[in-house]
Amino acid sequence: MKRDNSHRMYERARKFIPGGVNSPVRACKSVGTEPLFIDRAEGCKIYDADGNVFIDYVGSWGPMILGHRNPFVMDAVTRVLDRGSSFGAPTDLETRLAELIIDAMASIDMVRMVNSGTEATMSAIRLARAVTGRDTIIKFDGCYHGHADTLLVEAGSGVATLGIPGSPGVPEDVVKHTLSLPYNDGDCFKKVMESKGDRIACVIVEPIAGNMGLVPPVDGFLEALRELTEKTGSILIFDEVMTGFRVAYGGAQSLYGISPDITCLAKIIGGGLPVGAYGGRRDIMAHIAPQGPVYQAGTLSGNPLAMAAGIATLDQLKTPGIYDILENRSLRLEEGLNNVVAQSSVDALIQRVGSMLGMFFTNRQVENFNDAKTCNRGLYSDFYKGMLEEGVYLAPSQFESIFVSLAHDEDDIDQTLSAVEKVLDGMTKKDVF
Ligand code: KE4
Repeated sequence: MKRDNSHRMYERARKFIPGGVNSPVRACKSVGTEPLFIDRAEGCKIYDADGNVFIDYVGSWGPMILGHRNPFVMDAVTRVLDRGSSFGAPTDLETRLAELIIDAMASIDMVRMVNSGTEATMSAIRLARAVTGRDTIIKFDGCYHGHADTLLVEAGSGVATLGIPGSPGVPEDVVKHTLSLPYNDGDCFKKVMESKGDRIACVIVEPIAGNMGLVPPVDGFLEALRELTEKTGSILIFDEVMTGFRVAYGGAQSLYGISPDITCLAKIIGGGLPVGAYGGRRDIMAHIAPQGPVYQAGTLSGNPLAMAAGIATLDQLKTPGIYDILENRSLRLEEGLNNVVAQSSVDALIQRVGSMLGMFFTNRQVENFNDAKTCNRGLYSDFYKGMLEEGVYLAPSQFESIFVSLAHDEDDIDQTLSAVEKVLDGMTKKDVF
């Protein structure tokens, strides 16, 4: 595969940008290769600087559920752009996106727009601490909630990929208020809440974990979080940055019937432009400035272009039957992957919720971060590079998810499965363990 232009661009980028990228996981360090520089994208395809074309399952890490350059989204952004790009003053677009989010998620009465998932979770934590007057927070190993100091503890995604469970520069004083517990371990959670529950400001969780690979909640886990936060006066925060409008129009909370106190969103609600949001019960959100005393602000929060992209995206996702199409396409991929794996000599496990899938090179169920860390990352690296050669663009890390979009048609799925079969044939069981 020709990579001259990407290589040249990467060499130049590294002179001016740390690691040559603006987000660590894009550097492809964990799969031992250089990043491809992208020229353009259309539908489910992405085209790099050397003219190579790939079926894209990263989808900008989740936002591109409609596929790239969706005509309605492009048109909506262009129309707003004709009137300006940023005013630093309220626009009706912000209220329209807020209404769409509130209509979609019954747990949300009010919502505040920010510019990233990190800002959303960081602000939600501050709000929970202010409302409860408590400092200690609980997160779960392998869950990633962005790079705010207080959350960079046993995080997943790029932090796990780079093997930096914390990070230099995060003071011990900050993270001493952060407890990280095993994901999907209701008993451990109950023990901690019995002893410390009255000091816990909030519990933040990815209701479906997508940053240690795709790990669904086991029966009773989310229910335990809801019951014990309720009982101890702690705030339950669902980080639906990845799952919001992804696994269902109402997010994971609608799928599992659990109503959190605060929900964090980003990715899909921005339709590919920078947006984050946090929202919840009116009595909680009323604490946020300027209505209340909890300060949070942002120059480009509610940016008109980003709002337009988000509105256009959610308007389409409201179309009846659209999640059935996503489900059918994703099921086709899951079943096809299982068939190909079963016929290969490589041990691999597929896990899926809706259009989010995980492929783990292991022969055991993956229910938590320790399970995920036992996967054979060398094999994943070989698989990633092999799939790239076959024209399929996966996340450059075992600790990420595969995203199916509405632009992936059955031919794309079948082409992907043929590529998987060919690549797995080149990998042998003896390499796995
Ligand atoms: P951002 O600050 O990157 O917009 O969102 C942080 C975040 C928060 N919560 C969840 C559940 C997330 O998945 C993320 C970000 N996801 C990663 C991909 N796993 C972003 C990719 C990257 O870091 O470049």
